[in-house]
Amino acid sequence: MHITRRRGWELPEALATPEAVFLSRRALLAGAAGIAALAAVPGRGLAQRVADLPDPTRDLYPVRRNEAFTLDRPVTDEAINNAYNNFYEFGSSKTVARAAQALRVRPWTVKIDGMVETPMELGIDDLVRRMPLEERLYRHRCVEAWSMAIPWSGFPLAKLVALARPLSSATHVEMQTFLDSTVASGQRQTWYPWPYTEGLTLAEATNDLAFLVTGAYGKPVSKQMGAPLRLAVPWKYGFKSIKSIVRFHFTDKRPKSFWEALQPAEYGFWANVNPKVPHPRWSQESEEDIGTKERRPTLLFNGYGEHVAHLYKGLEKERLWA
Ligand SMILES: Nc1nc2c(c(=O)[nH]1)N[C@H]1C(S)=C(S)[C@@H](COP(=O)(O)O)O[C@H]1N2
Ligand SMILES: [Mo]
Repeated sequence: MHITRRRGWELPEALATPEAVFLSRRALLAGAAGIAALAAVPGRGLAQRVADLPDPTRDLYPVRRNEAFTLDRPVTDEAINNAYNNFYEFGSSKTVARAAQALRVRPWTVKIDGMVETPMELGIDDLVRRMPLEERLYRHRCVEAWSMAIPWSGFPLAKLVALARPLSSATHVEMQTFLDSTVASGQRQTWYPWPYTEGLTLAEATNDLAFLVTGAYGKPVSKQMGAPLRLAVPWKYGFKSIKSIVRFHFTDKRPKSFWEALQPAEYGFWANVNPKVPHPRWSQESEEDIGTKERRPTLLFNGYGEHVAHLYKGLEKERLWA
């Protein structure tokens, strides 16, 4: 093997290739010490060393809060939120946080394809640094009748749609989670329709409330919450808010989501929150706040009707709820 000596501020050669454009200059400066330290650890592959680097976007946080989004309940304690997660890739219980640490979130490439002017692939750090980051306090209502409130950081999905420049014939965006059963043991359960897939109409995707999450609690988002890129569509049941996204595919067909493919009688495409429409197996009238443990009444559109109710005018014959 060929050994090169390098000073601390120099990058290992492989990190400077186009494949690794994810290391922006600022992050590179911030991470140089870490790279030097990791380069000194013998017997570990480059991919693992890259994965162990400090998050190259950490310097961006905390971001300015957009005060337009206010809560009617306390923000869920960060530790509680990070210990109670739904992430089937890492198991079907709510205690998947430890298993999710196996996910490598750098390098991470986001593909934009399908009915767009120019298909592209972007490194996550390139994407994040191009986007106007802000913090928003959002409610989250899982279809299983629990809820939380989170200070997300990120940018409107509409900004990514604008970057993608969909063809006028495109009507929907389909999103997909990574596929790697070597790190995600849940993906070895072949009866599930992996990769996790979700979709929105373009009218929904360009509504200001549809948010792409890159951070939470004033720092890069944790792996169990869906690092490095996760959706937040808070007027819909939680399963629509897909985690760890690698692909945005623009199409003229309604995408079939993971849960719909598994259980179409229980989970549909629209999945808007409505306390008056029960799940086939339980009521949706109320929810348990995982932070305070209190039960509270569930709100139509999870309280976001003023932002999104107009999207569903004329669609009343559709199965809009769950
Ligand atoms: N890839 C992927 N995304 C996912 C899920 C999942 O299992 N895999 N679960 C969904 C469901 S049902 C909910 S309620 C939320 C949970 O997000 P949280 O763990 O941050 O609370 O993630 C959603 N996104
Ligand atoms: Mo959920």
